[in-house]
Amino acid sequence: MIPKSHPRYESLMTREKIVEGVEKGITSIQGLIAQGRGEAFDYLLGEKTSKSALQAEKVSAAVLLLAKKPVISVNGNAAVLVPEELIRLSDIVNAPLEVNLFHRTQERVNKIIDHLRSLGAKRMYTKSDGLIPGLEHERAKVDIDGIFSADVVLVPLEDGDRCKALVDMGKKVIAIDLNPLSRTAQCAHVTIVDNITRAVPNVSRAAEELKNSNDNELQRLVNEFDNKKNLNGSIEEIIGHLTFIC
Ligand code: PTJ
Repeated sequence: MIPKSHPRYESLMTREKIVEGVEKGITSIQGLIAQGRGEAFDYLLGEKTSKSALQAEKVSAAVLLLAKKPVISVNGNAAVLVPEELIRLSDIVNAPLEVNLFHRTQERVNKIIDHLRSLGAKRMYTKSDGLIPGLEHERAKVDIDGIFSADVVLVPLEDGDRCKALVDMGKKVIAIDLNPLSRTAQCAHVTIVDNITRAVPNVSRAAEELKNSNDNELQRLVNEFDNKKNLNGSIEEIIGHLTFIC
């Protein structure tokens, strides 16, 4: 039991969720390594949402609201860290969820679907009748009516190869990744360099604020956004934070 008074309570509780996810067969064992990598970058960011991340979160909300067929991809880490928050975002921006795994087993896919449904997820794509071109079989499987035909895909904690394959399919890709240097971060159209635990509620908040804006206003936000510049901003914020604490 971790006491609430522990200075690293939030971070340790997040770690516990991932461990529980592995024990329940929802999160992959590799998810533990991904979590460790994420923690290290979050530490460098001061474990808070940076200005650049907040801007990327706002633009992501605009992209999702403008989309004709948005889909939120859910993997084994996202499913245990922010299931309710993903369901809420899905409802706000009208983007169904689709379980899409890198280390794919049908058993784990089914467990995650059941887990999300038990928490109230209604609109989900659950078939695996499509393949993302250019990837090996198992990790390429998607729903033809879901990710395969989506115009916008939100991918939290995505692998670089798959992110590129989705971009190559002509989709607009929003990534959540604490590592601004990762291939995923570099190849997505909008990269949110923030912890998924903060990023998803922030995108939902922004979507609620922007919901009554007209398409021109939303499009202006998107057009003014430059992902490379925003990533550089995240890196500068990390450097600034390190300079501040050293
Ligand atoms: O459940 P599966 O089979 O789909 O597997 C999911 C993981 C995440 C294990 C898989 O996609 C994977 O191996 O991912 P990578 O290549 O390790 O990349 C994960 C990225 O997410 C890294 O750049 C991490 O820094 C970042 N990351 C980890 N935890 C978080 C995070 N980003 C945001 N929030 C986090 N909590």
